[in-house]
Amino acid sequence: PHMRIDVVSIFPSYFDGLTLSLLGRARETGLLDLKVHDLREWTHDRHRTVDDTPYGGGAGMVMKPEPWGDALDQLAVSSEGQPTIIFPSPAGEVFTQATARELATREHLIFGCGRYEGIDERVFEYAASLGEVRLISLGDYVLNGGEVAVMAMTEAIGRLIPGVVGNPESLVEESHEDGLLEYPSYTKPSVWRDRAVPPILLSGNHGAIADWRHEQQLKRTRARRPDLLA
Ligand code: 6GU
Repeated sequence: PHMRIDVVSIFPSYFDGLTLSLLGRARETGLLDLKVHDLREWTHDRHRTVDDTPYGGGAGMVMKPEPWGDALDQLAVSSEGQPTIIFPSPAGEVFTQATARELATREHLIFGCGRYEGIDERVFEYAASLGEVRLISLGDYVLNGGEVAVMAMTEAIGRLIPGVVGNPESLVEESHEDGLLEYPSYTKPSVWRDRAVPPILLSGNHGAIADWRHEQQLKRTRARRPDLLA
């Protein structure tokens, strides 16, 4: 089980954090081949230009198609099969745990991080000739660019690669894996600042504990995320 991920961005240092913790170890042990590329490596002019004014007018700048075309060509030809090409976009489908599970089964992901007002639309059409193209949003709010979204997606996907999370049982008991929010957790001391741990958790009755935790999941989900139950 080994996954290849290429990220293309004009701010590669955003991704320095992916050398840390679980994903950092997965890269060191070879479970995850994650490379971050500077889009400007595929420019040819003195100013390494990646953007230009929009046809038809309007505010802001649009990312030029040529560097993206060359970047995608180079990364896709070195692919063993067809890559899945993901463009983070607030105009895309919403990323969920189901999306993470689906993408964790792919052999090669390419993330193209847009900035400014977006990428020339022809890039998405062209990318579809190289692999499956997905436009994916983190949710209904606006970020300045795709970098932070790709950090989040890479972590959600990467931790599902077999072997990346040491104890795979910890994956199934999490929020969203069973469609419900996670139950509350407690550790020692059993009383802290006059607050006691729910006595059931100290009872040793594993059936009763499992039932209580499931009740807590339902109660929390009803209160905080009724949309998940509907
Ligand atoms: Cl994927 N990109 C940007 N720029 N903003 C977002 C987003 C993505 N998801 C939510 N907001």
